[in-house]
Amino acid sequence: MEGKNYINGAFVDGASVDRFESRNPANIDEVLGIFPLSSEKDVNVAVCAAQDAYEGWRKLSRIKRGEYFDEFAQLIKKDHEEISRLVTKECGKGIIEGRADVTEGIHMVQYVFSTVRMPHGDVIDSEIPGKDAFMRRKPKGVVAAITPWNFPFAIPLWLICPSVVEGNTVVLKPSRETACTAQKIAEYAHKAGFPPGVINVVHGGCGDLLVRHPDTHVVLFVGSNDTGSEIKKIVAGFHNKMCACEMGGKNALIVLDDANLDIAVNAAIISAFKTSGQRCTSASRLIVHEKVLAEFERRFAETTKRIKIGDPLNEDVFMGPVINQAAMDKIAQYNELARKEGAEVLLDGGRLDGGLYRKGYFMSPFVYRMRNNSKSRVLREEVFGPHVAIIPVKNVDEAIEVHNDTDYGLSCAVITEDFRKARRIREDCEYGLGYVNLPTIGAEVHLPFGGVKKSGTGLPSASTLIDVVTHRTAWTINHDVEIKMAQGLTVKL
Ligand code: UN1
Repeated sequence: MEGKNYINGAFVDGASVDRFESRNPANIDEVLGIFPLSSEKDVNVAVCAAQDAYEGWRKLSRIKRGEYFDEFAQLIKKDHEEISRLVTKECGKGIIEGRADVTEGIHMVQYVFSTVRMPHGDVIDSEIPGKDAFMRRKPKGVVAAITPWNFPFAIPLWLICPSVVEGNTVVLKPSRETACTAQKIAEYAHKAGFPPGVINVVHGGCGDLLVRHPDTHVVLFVGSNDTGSEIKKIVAGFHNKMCACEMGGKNALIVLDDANLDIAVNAAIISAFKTSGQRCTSASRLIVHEKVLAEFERRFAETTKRIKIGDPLNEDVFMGPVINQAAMDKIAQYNELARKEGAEVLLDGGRLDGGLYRKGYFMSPFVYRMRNNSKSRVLREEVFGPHVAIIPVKNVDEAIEVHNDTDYGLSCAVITEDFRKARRIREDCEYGLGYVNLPTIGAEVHLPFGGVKKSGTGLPSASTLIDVVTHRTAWTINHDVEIKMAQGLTVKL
């Protein structure tokens, strides 16, 4: 693929000759596309295009803006399989997950389209009968969206769609690892006929420039806590900018003593190993009641051993490669650290070598048992790979305590048949996404998506992004000829 930036409705080269490659992590010899490493000049042009398009775009009716999304969804649906294969090739997750990523993106487009004929403000009574009061939403301006590689199709759409349908314009800076998929998004936006400048894409390591640009008003970010924390600091220095960041997790699946173990094992496998553990919602902690520990552990380890790792385009493959060398090194270091911190290793993961594995970043699952320990780094830090701890607990109180003993709080699942215990988890665990008898992954777009503590900024995305990308204004009209004030003020002189 010949990679270009997409600015003001046109596919253009970068201002400098510097370029980067997007490669297939399952076969690192395969270059999928070459893209511009965008410079300050490119970012300025893109933000300027978005700023210029804003006035016209926000003045369209919301229903008219929605029509573009209808077209956008139709076009993507037609090419569902082709895009899924590209997603899989570029980020390495199995083809079933590649398809799921595209489906999730379509769901987001469909969701925003479905909202445009629905109310999106409130009619609120005034203290004074002669006044009408409303909550009305206004767009904020130019949105900078910075997205990760693990959901290269869905996450950009989570951020772009609610922003654009509400009347904002967007500059997307996708991960370098998945630039081809981002280019596809630009191509479909172009075909759907969005006016020039409404959706723009700049490639390369220019996220920082977008965040610091004086004319980006909202920064939306999904990625690591380190980067998100930097973004928060920069944004704090501007009077006209805010940010909403989704920043990972150290999620847990809790298996209680009354759990249906079929559900528990399946939910644990999905939570820990889909996307090779590289979701911000992946579970890297399985908190298991001592009564069922032995059986759960045996069944979980047996099932994990049967996981097929290989070419992600192969329909039978459960786990593809991890994304790159840096990811492989980081996971290997955490596997080593777990040993040092006293883990009892049940399945020894590591790099897979030989045969088809030689050409990609393939790693097998690392599974260990370890008592909770607040000082342990492996039990508290995000690994982002097929690395999972089984942590024994004595009862639901201890399960909750262990669950909350990390700085993160994104996704939490409990496997139980006891509605009272499930309610305890719901009330006392710290999370943004909670599940009963389900895995920790697989959130749906029409629910809020965001975590607490180090996982988020308290401004969830997906459907609730509307509250981030619009300003809720109060609008009050007096129908009387006298001014009557709610708090009793008058002009009696
Ligand atoms: C992510 O890993 O950043 O809930 C997003 C899920 C997906 C989204 C994951 N719908 O697992």
